[in-house]
Amino acid sequence: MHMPLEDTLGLNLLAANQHQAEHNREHFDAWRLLCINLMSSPGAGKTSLLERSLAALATDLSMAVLEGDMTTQLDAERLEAVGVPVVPITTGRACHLDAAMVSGGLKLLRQQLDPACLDLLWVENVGNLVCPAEFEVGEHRKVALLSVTEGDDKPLKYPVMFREADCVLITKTDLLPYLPVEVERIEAHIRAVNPRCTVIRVSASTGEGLEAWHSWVRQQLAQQIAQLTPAMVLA
Ligand SMILES: Nc1nc2c(ncn2[C@@H]2O[C@H](COP(=O)(O)OP(=O)(O)OP(=O)(O)O)[C@@H](O)[C@H]2O)c(=O)[nH]1
Ligand SMILES: [Mg+2]
Repeated sequence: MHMPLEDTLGLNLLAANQHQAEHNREHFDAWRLLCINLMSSPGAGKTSLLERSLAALATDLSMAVLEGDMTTQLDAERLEAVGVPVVPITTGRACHLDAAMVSGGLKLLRQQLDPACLDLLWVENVGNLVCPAEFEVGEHRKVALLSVTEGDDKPLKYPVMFREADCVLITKTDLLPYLPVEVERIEAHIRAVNPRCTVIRVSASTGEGLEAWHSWVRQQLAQQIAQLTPAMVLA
């Protein structure tokens, strides 16, 4: 079968990315940490959620953040203020992080600390509802955020990210009383494209749902560590 050149290039690009992502994951496993990739459209609340979650989980977990942004370090500065190590990754024109960029971020992180002392490595992806879902970075879990202000049709219109997600957070639920949107419909549309994911309603403003979200994170960490084999840790 003859494939158009641009399709072949696209496949090669994704295969090279996948290879690097697997390499990143080998490092994560050797360091015995859980890596979570947070993805959403711009402004759905990734950084606001992290501000709350880092502060709450830091009581007993050691964490760092790789912070993807196209041009600024504004989010990295917000998260640094919480007192957690943050490495900004500026992507320039790219609308997503890829595995090579994350590998570069890891090199910088290793200049600050030994990642083997971490329990959790957060990746905040570039705000975009399409591209980040196409590029694995080696993460163990994908979490998609969808704010209630975006409308209930987004899981159906942009299914890839929601289909791939292990957990979908419906964010900004404090705004529901002011919007012509039904949270049940948002949830039904998420379930229509991905029946197996966990769905949690949260508000970074009021704190609603954060306990359930943090329990989910702790559960994933425990599962991830439990399934490591000595060969993976010594790799
Ligand atoms: N009402 C309300 N506003 C929120 C909530 N979470 C975030 N916001 C607001 O939404 C805006 C965007 O939040 P961010 O946390 O910067 O969103 P983000 O997903 O990190 O944005 P990008 O990194 O630019 O994609 C800010 O003005 C926040 O104050 C929430 O739970 N409720
Ligand atoms: Mg952000």
